[in-house]
Amino acid sequence: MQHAHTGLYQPMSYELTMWTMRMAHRNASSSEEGIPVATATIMVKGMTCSGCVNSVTKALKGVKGVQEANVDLQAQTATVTFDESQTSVAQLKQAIEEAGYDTE
Ligand SMILES: [Cu+2]
Repeated sequence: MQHAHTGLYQPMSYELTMWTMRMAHRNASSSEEGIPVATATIMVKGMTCSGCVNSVTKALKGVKGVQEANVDLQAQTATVTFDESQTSVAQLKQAIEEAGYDTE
């Protein structure tokens, strides 16, 4: 963890404001309240069939903090909902690359 857990319990903090904005922005999905959730869409190159989609989905869901991963074969994208305090886009990309696909 790079930065300390400041802000979460301070009602007017900047972090909480940003978090509230994200909460309002995200889709109505089944995540618990109280988690700083972010959604990212990552370009995934090299997927050719539903087996690839499954591999990428599995790789993403195996990352700590990932709540949802929707991989689109046609669009060559992965849309991931994750807890920002536990993971990052860089780590998600790394997981995709470790599964054998390129990211952008
Ligand atoms: Cu495939």
